[in-house]
Order: sequence, then structure tokens, then C-alpha cells
Amino acid sequence: MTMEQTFIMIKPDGVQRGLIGEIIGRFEKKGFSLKGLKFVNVERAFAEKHYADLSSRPFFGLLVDYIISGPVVAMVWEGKNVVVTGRKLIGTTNPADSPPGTIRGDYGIHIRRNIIHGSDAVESATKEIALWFPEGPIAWESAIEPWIYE
Ligand code: DAT
Ligand code: MG
Repeated sequence: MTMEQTFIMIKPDGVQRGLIGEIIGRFEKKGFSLKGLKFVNVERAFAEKHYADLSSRPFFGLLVDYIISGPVVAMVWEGKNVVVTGRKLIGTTNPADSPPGTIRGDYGIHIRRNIIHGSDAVESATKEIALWFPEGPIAWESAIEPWIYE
């Protein structure tokens, strides 16, 4: 079965606040498979490339400063509808509006400290995975898949 993949990043505040295990656990427990994982100090030019679509927005400079303020956890997660469902696990952009039960709703307060990034569409996921994982994700089959999908 060829499955959809998405790019998920735990931002510097998520790392500093000790939420790496919690966030990975939520994606794992949902039934998604981890296909790429790295702990990275992001360069300014790389962060600007990742957020290139937002370069004309007034908050762009602060957003890039934040992303390069400490290491991030970059991941590829795989599963049926993982892009949309991953965004549901994450919640809305502003943690103040994000319902309890979502990652941003449970752990965030401020829009510029929103803990986690997730690709917003299959096309952006493909682009972001290619940018962050030029070597490609890790190919492996989860042995529990028959217990997650019929
Ligand atoms: P998301 O991360 O939910 O996909 P986005 O792609 O529109 O949101 O924006 C990327 C990040 O930029 C977002 O996680 C937080 C920041 N951001 C978005 N809108 C903002 C705003 N109005 N003021 C300040 N920061 C904002
Ligand atoms: Mg986005």
C-alpha cells in the first residue's frame, strides 16, 4: 500500500519545554508510522526557504528568528490521510483558538510560540520532505499495520 506522508517539525519551544516524547507519542498512538527523524539546528537561509510562501507577511522576520532560536525535531510521518489528520492532531495556527485535545490547544498560548509545524497539503508535504530529507525518508513496514487498517 502506498501511503501518504507529511512533514512534521517540533519547533524550538516544543524542544525546550520537553514535549518531544509527548508529541511523537501522539502520532505513534494514533497509528502513524515514523519514516524520518532528525534533530537539527536550522540555518537562517534554510528557515527562510521553508517559510518562503510567507516571506511577504509582517511576522516573517520574527517567525524565522524563532525557528532558528534552538534545535528542532524534523520528522516524516506516514499513514492514511496523514496530512489532514496530522493537522487535526496539531490544532489551529493560534494556540489560543485551538481546542483542548490538540497539541497546540493543550500546550500553547501565543501564536508565535505554537510548538509544532505540520504540512498543510499533500503538495507542500512533498516539497517540505524533499527540502528537509533530501536523502529520502526511511523505507520500512510497520508490523502492526494490519491492526490499524483493514
Ligand atoms: P500553520 O503553522 O498553522 O500552518 P501558517 O503556515 O499560516 O500556520 O504560518 C506559519 C507560522 O507563522 C505559524 O505556525 C505561526 C506564524 N504565524 C502565522 N500567522 C501569524 C500571525 N498572524 N501573526 C504572527 N505569527 C503568525
Ligand atoms: Mg503552514
